[in-house]
Amino acid sequence: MMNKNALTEARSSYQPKLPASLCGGSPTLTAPLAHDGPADIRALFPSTFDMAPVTFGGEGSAPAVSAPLRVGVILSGGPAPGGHNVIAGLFDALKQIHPDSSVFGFLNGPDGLLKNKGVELDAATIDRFRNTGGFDIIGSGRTKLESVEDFQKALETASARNLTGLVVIGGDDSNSNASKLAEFAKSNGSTLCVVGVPKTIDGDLKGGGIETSFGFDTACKVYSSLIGNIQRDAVSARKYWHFIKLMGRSASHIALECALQTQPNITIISEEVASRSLTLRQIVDTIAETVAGRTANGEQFGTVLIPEGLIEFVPEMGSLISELNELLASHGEAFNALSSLPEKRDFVAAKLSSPSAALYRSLPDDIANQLILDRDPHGNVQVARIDTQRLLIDLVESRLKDMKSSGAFKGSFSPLPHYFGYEGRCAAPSNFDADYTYTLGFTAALLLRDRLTGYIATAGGLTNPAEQWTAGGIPLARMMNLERRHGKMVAVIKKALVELDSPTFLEFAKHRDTWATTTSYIFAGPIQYFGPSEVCDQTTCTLQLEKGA
Ligand code: FBP
Repeated sequence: MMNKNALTEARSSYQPKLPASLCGGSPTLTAPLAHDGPADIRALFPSTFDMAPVTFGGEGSAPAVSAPLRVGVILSGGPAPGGHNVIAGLFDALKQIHPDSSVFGFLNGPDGLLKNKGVELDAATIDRFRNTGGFDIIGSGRTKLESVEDFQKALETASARNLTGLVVIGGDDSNSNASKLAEFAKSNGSTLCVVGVPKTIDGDLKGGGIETSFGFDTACKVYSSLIGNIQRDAVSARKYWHFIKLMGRSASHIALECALQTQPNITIISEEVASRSLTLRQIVDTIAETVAGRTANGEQFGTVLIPEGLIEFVPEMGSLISELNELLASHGEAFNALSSLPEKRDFVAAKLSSPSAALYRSLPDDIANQLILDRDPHGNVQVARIDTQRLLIDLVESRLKDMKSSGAFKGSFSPLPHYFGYEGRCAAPSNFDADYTYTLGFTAALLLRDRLTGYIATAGGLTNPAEQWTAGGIPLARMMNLERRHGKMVAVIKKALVELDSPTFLEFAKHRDTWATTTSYIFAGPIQYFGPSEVCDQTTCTLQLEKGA
């Protein structure tokens, strides 16, 4: 039996649109080099800092390339829709540059590069994966390339494979490390060129010339479609409150975009919680009051969107988590020797500061357990695993009970928890993401052709039709800032959080009170791949508001 249905089959022949500046003509470099910027970062990147953004599509002719390019590619971190099209765009451009060029895919992320495990990607393989979701063409992984030994191993593999270039498709951390590898290679006399591509559904790799990371568009459309279906159910059954946690490890871009696409009753934005120093109690009170108000209006149903990273942004919870991280690290042995969960909970509560202990003891047992049991390989609490949607349900339920006894709430409350995350990460890319990723892959090939190492591929003007986009690259070192990580100052790309003065947040803030009291749901419907452009090629509300489109 064939493992493609009619849609997948039809979709695989979709030809992603490329900016006119990359088609046919003779792409050239247009931007000059620059010599400015912060001295501390510049000192860390002496070989790759003094470079300026480049744009392809000038008047001149493309440089002649006499030898084939041999390019390695890595998919790094969580999957995001469109990764396969980055590789397809890279492959097609490299073949145009020189028909004997080749693409070598390292298996399972950076680990494949370190262990020299990979496969040559031929045309038939690439064709099978065009316009599909997922990263399964070569797999992905979260191994970090960050130490000098890692960089040395990476260069050994590149030299053993005779690579001229390496493309790292990843988020902020992977691109920070791609920048360091580029610097290491150049300053150690290696000719390997390293180019990054901005990936992550979280939407937090943007700014300074990157308009959005790929995958954000599709993931938000998938989640909005599901939220719309739930809202249709809510308005039909009229008896459930849906608490929906949405992926996005840290920033709330996904929750904010989905709010604009679906107009739910309540959306929590973590960055606002942190900025206003809201307590868990205040968040819970707001939800409970909205529930009571809607119930009084005869609407005993609703939707609440909760960003996955919320917990860490609630100041008191943030303090509790860091105290727990320290405590479990320093008393690990004694903690592990305890056999029952109540004993473990009592053990940590006795060692926490009194505000953190009070907060910890007030949490439902299953959440208190998650906080001490689910830890990552570094021993830190796995915040993404915490069932925030259940925590809020428990706390709102108990608040409504109190309100009921004082007569402030009359009615019943039937909550249902949901978590949308993995449902959206590997969806087939929207038209936008299919075009954007193909363009990014194509552009990465041109950066490598022009031996521009330490750049991240970019496309601009993204609210315009794809044919009008610009394409080029930004020096990765120029995106760095210094942050304290594990007690040391390190150069990393800053995560772009939701800004409370951004047009996107302001648009949401303008409407949220109305959405809370009325039922103004938008039922987003499924992603449209075929049909009129005004339906199928819409970009996110975030991009449109940010670009004033
Ligand atoms: P990236 O930052 O690597 O793109 O991953 C994003 C993400 O999907 C987050 O939204 C989520 O918190 C995390 O990955 C889940 O991690 P894992 O893939 O390890 O389950």
